[in-house]
Amino acid sequence: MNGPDFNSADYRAAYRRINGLVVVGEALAARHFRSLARLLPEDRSELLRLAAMEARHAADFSRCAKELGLRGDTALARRLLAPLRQQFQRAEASGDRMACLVIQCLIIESVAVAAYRGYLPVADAGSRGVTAAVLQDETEHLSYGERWLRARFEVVADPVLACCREALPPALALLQLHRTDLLVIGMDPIALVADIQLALEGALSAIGFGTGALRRLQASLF
Ligand code: PL3
Ligand code: FE2
Ligand code: FE2
Repeated sequence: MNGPDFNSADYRAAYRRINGLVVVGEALAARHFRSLARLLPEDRSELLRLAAMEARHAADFSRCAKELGLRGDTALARRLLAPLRQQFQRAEASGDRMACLVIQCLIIESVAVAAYRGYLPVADAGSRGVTAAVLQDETEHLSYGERWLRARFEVVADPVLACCREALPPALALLQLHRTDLLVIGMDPIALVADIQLALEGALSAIGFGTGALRRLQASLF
């Protein structure tokens, strides 16, 4: 298989933008889990542990860039991630624990799982080990959200779907903006969106949604 040319100027420019997105996304995830620890005091120590994992992910991916002699473009990433961040902050301000969980543990983690899964086969040798380890952690984050929501399925079913409808479009728009960068680093943006959909549907069905609800959501989003 023909991999990307890690030394080309195009690869390095695309990598800087994608790495910035990943590092800022991980730092945001750390803040979100710290907020969740405040909102769900009964799970405080577990959520603080997940927050610490996210902070480590941010540091690990910055190190990957550094080893290639690069620095992620974090200014651009912060601008692009602002809508998701604001949506989380609005939910937090109104004490809406369910929406906070859906935004971080379902939407953001589904994107992370699909993105790292797709990146693994095209990663440079230095990033591959880090990505494989992080990917395992992200499935744990997804399953924390699944467990919490499944235990309250009757109450949260409708708001969960409404929240997905609101939070998924900005996440997908982000990837759309980076579609050329994704292609340059060797990823297929269309396959990535399909895999995000798969990850999210897996989570929603683990929470208790039937195929009818999933098909309706899919029809309205993808
Ligand atoms: C959750 O723990 C963190 C969420 C991070 C969001 C990442 C967005 C990824 C965009 C697509 C990049 C795929 C390539 C990965 C390269 C390291
Ligand atoms: Fe992470
Ligand atoms: Fe995570």
